[in-house]
Amino acid sequence: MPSFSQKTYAQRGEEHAHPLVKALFATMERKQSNLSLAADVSSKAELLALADTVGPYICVLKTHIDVVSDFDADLVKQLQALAAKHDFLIFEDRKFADIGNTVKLQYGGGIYRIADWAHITNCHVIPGEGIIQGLAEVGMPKGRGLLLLAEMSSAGMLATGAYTDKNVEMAIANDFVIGFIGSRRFTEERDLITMTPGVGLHASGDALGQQYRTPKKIITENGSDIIIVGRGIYGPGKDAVAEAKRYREAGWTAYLDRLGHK
Ligand code: 6AU
Repeated sequence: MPSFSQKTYAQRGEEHAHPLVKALFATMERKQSNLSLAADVSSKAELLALADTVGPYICVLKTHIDVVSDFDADLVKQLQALAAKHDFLIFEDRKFADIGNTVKLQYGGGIYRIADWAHITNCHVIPGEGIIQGLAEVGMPKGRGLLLLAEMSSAGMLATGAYTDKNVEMAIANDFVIGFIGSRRFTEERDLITMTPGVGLHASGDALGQQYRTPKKIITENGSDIIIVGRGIYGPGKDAVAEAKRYREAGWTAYLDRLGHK
């Protein structure tokens, strides 16, 4: 049996049981993109402008909806329209971390009603498996998917060793989990995707502990599936479209190299 990292995204999509993952792999193949944009901007206008201009080059738009100072229901409507127009999925990077009952309320309700529009969200498993069960009660009926934060990209992060292994165990055991945030492929037991933040072609880090590695390291060598890039695309003085094209190309080339299509 070849490792999942040796298979094409198309093949993995065909073989996958989860409709959301099937859709994700199909989008990646159609757009030849394993790039996710981390759109960490603080206004509705900036977020919509980024999603519209960079949308054609990405498979997933990652949001931190709670940093948008003028959030309203219309923002969500427009993001959904852009997701349909440009063929990408939406990932709200909420990093839930409370007991099952509380995260159910946070995921399904409040101002943001995340489960209504985000195809993907993520959580820490520090509270134990109940957090996955709570989120699943809300997200499963809506066809959503969950990523576990098996590792983080920042200096001195504590998600290592036995904690990371527990994430992998819980992911394998829970159908609502579609993969991980982390730096590598974690298991061959089932096809769980890895999305990797802390990716940069130029910078090595920021002043607050972020650490960057290249698409080649993450995709070709480590067997991760999707690169998440934020400031490398829209940072000060950058042409976001030109950078998005560059990262899309770098991510896709790294994937083809992994498959041996040199
Ligand atoms: O490329 P950057 O450094 O501008 O942005 C990286 C993005 C940010 C972080 O909140 C997020 O990736 N992130 C995450 C995620 C995606 O969960 C985990 C992590 O360990 N490191 C990290 O940077 O939006």
